[in-house]
Amino acid sequence: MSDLFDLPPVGPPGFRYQAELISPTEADDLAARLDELPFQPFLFRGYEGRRRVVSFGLRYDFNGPGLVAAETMPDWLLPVRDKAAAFASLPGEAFAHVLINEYREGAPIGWHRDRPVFDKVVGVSLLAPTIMRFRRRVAAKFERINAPLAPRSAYLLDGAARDAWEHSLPEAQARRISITFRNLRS
Ligand SMILES: O=C(O)CCC(=O)C(=O)O
Repeated sequence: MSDLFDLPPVGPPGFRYQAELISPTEADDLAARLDELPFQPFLFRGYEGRRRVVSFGLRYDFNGPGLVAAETMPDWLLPVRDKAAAFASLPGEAFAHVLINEYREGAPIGWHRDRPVFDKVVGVSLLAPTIMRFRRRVAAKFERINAPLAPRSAYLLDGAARDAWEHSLPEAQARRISITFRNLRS
């Protein structure tokens, strides 16, 4: 008999989920590479967040100019970028920006929508599982949806899930890393 919890997570319209986008070996290789990166605290208008981040291609500076150039994406990120892009039905090069988030135990990400300069978002999850929480205001209340994210899975935020709903993650129970790719709105 099928178990309700074996079903793929359901999110708002425009959210899509792919279990096991990358293999256990790919995940281990990526995790080893990511450990070498110079993660820096996430800075937002003078505040320091608990997650740490690294960007390639382009970087969004919340404390000044917005979108700025960043270091070229390293070659070892290209296979996962291409898989993420195929999942979003985009060519790999469309993902001009990658933001890698590291959440150590206790680090959350607050309610937000992605900056309007970006279009679709694909996030690839590594290490600990988490729950992506969605909310949107309906009259005086919030409508809410929770979508569990397993390690090695990918999610797509597009359409209403990206533009009309906010998302957040609870404080991490254990270290988690997300590799989030974005294309630019044309
Ligand atoms: O870690 C995640 O999967 C969510 C990342 C996110 O919401 C963001 O980078 O804006």
